[in-house]
Amino acid sequence: MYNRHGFLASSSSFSSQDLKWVSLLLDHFSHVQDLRSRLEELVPQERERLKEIKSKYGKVSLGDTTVDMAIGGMRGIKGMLWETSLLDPDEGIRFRGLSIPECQAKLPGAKKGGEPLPEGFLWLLATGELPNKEQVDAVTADLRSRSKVPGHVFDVINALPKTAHPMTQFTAGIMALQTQSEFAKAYETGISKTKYWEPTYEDAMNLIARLPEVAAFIYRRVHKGGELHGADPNLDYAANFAQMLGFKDELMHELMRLYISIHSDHEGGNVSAHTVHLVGSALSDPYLSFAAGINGLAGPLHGLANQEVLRWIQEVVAEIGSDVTAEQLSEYVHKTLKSGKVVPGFGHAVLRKTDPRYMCQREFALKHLPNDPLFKMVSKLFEVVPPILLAGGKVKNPYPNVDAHSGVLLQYFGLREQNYYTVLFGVARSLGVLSQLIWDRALGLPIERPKSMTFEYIENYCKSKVA
Ligand code: AMX
Repeated sequence: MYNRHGFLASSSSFSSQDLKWVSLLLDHFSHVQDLRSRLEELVPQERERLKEIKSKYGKVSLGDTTVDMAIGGMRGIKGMLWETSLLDPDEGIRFRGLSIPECQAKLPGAKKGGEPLPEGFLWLLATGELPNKEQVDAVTADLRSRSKVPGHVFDVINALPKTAHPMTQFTAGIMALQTQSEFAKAYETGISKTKYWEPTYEDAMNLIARLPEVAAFIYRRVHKGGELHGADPNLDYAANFAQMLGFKDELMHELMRLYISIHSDHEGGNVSAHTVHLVGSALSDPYLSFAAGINGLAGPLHGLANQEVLRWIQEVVAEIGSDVTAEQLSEYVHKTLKSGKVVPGFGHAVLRKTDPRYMCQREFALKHLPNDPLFKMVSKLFEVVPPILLAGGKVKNPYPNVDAHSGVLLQYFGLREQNYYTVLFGVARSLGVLSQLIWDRALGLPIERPKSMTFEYIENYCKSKVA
């Protein structure tokens, strides 16, 4: 059961008496408003917890690994610790034990509007606790104070042709920010392992704070002739990002809060999250690790799918119109599949039901843009595509994922340049993967090194087993 200190409540290694005691102790600390100070309190507790898990359960098997799993993208292999979120195939994502509707109900929102602030998600992801309004405001102020981007970052981006994909420009910008790494500096001058998490925290927070300006610069450069919109120090993280992109509509600010929050984390096995974790395990600093993850997010089977979805929907509209019957749409879907392409925005490696991130975007659309023709098209696809994919017999999850909906919302508010969408996803993803990276270093997780095999090894091993 989740409580305000869900990471403790979910631990079976604590007796109820222990829990009561630790909960009381934590309540004593609840006045702490600064995220770093709160983490300082939590790090020793979580280190103890890891020690206990290793000594009590270190030799417990988590299941078999089959040849299918090894050559099938490691599906289902339980091989990584990831604290910030957990994905249930049927229920979808839970951030530190909380579902998306629970987060929407419990995390503080903006003055106007009901969506939770991403800063609250950041506190939740990093600490496992629900923040109060003061703590969320403190994160907003902290991020604002860290947000200055050094000039050479823009020079690096400007050295690329404007036609370079926005994700290429984004990665280049993140790599240019790496000159600021506190972790790299501390490692070079010599730092104890027990303190790795501290410069990691500083890098993570600086990076999260600076990504919106880098991302907005790329958008304005590529799509708006380079005319920039300055930051507004009175706005929260997401609204200010929207403002720098050039959007003043408060409803767009609200959408950006929702967008960043729901894209922030999706447990550890997805390509971008796993890459950040893997590269970080070599003690590459958070900038290097995050840039690597962003390159993974740029793949069409992962984050780039949100760009592909809108492009595909626009092709549908251009070819058969927006006022179409289910039969016409079904014919088009079959045509896409026959040409050997995937239907973007549908399917998932882990989920087996409709993605709750899709559903909450659908609810947003039903509330704010129910008559938008592209939203109607997305709704029709929701009905038409799953039975077709199911009938094909090989797709494990025929239902829509997060990317099936995001583009349609963004285009409604005027952000129509699809090739930019994955950059937004990248900004959002920083909250989860960098929170986890802080814990990777705080817990002293080792360098990753799973075992690989050759065909010959697999054949010989299997022959010896069945002989
Ligand atoms: N359209 C057509 N075929 C699909 C499909 C789709 N939407 N989803 C899966 N398939 C196919 C696979 O390509 C695979 O075919 P193959 O056996 O010929 O290689 C087969 O069905 C079995 O795949 P699976 O086990 O169901 O999925 P997976 O774990 O291998 O892949 C995913 C998952 C998301 C890559 C896949 O569903 C897909 O390509 N979807 C479309 C792209 C997309 O929306 N990606 C975004 C995912 C969310 C995210 O990361 N942002």
